[in-house]
Amino acid sequence: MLSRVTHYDLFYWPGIQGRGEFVRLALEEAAVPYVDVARTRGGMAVMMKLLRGDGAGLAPFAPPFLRSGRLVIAQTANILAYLGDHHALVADDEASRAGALQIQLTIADLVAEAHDTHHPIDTGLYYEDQKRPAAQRAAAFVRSRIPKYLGWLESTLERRGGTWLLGRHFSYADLSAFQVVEGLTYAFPNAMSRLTRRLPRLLRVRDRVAARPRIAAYLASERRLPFSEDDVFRHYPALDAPRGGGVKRGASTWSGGHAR
Ligand SMILES: N[C@@H](CCC(=O)N[C@@H](CS)C(=O)NCC(=O)O)C(=O)O
Repeated sequence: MLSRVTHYDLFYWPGIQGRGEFVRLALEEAAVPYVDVARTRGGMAVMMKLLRGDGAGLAPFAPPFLRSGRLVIAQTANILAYLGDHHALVADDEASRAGALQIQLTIADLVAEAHDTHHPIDTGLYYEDQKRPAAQRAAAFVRSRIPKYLGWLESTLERRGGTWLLGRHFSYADLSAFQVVEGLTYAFPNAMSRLTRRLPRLLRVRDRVAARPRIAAYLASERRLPFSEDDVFRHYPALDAPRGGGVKRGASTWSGGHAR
């Protein structure tokens, strides 16, 4: 159902891309005006008020969330499914809509695991307070989880035989694939460079998304903040060994096996 909505308020922590970036990319691609409220003067207070449950309807558990009139929608994948339906960011058939959401939820799982590499024990502590478990967690993430998740996206592209994750039709899932590949490349450049040859289709999607005119304009704008070590994708050299942390042939979970 296409929307008559002409404006959204996006709520997300200021100063970082975070999970809000998945929503920003969709809003930018849809070319629908939005305000990144917490980046505006007084905006944080408005966001905190909604988080406390002072708005109409359900209080969000955490940012990002989106407001359209009186409607407040939280959970990144849920927001994207909503924007997909209302702004033609997914084909209008049941299989495409369910497929895009399935991919988005899988990417959300991957983002959560990426976060846990630098915060494996306690999100309330600094990375510096949990460096040793972080190194152990990151080694497993690099060895088996990145290859399994990105391998799944690659084989999805291969099976659909098309330009995009859902085949011929572009969707918000492609935007999110772009973002997760960019984030992982920032955080784990060594690990990602070892995988490059195994992800030709996914990297082409990354490049195609970056070249879409509205996305290219967004990426060149001041609205696109740089990655940083306050964000969900963080580059700590200790978590991204130059060699030895790659996927062992024959012991990989690459082709859909389960991680131990
Ligand atoms: N599953 C949620 C996760 C939301 C989330 O973890 N947001 C982070 C920032 S990226 C946050 O503010 N978390 C606060 C908390 O978990 O207490 C989503 O995908 O939107």
